Amino acid sequence: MKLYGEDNPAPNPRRVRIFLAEKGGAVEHVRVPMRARGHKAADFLKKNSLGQLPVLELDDGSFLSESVSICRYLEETLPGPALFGATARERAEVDMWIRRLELQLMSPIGQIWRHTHPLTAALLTQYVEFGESNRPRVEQIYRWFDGELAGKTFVAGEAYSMADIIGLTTADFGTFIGVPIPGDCANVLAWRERVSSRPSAAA
Ligand SMILES: N[C@@H](CCC(=O)N[C@@H](CS)C(=O)NCC(=O)O)C(=O)O
Repeated sequence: MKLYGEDNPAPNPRRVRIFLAEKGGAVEHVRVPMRARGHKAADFLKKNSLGQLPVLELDDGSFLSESVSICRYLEETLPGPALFGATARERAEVDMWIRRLELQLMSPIGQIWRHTHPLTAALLTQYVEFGESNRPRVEQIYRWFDGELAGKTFVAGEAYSMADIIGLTTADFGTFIGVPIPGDCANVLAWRERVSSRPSAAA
């Protein structure tokens, strides 16, 4: 298998690298330079017509995209700890948290990135006021998340899971673009320390 990705701070390829590190799985890594628009080149669009990273190439030459879908495939094909939950209840809980973090936290951070950041200015018409309007939403969601993390070790409970990977990569990307975890969100900050201290976080 081959994983097409980009170095940090690109958050979506990092999700898959962390997942592989937690599983102890090794694949060939191919860097697609985003600043040189490698992900929009005609050849790459044959791998993912949306021109997005990451993409996993399977041994039969077919391609999978969407980081969570790629990780679901790896969950079923690689040995190692269950990262999408071990029981029906746990699987639903992990799924719930993946959806919550992607929709409630990653989406507004993504809008701030697209509509206010200098690195994306040449790529689209930026509606800066709209982008900025997402900042209070991110703070509000972090405060809600802080309450949800009270008394928990990991996002979906006692076991580290894909939900932690989504949360960490989102929080780190937010910090990179200038939208850090609010200083009074003690539970989120402690959780981030916990998941960042795992060797996989270096991926
Ligand atoms: N939902 C996709 C998002 C992929 C994505 O947006 N990747 C970024 C890199 S971190 C990208 O390729 N952006 C370029 C674009 O959207 O055109 C996933 O989870 O894989």
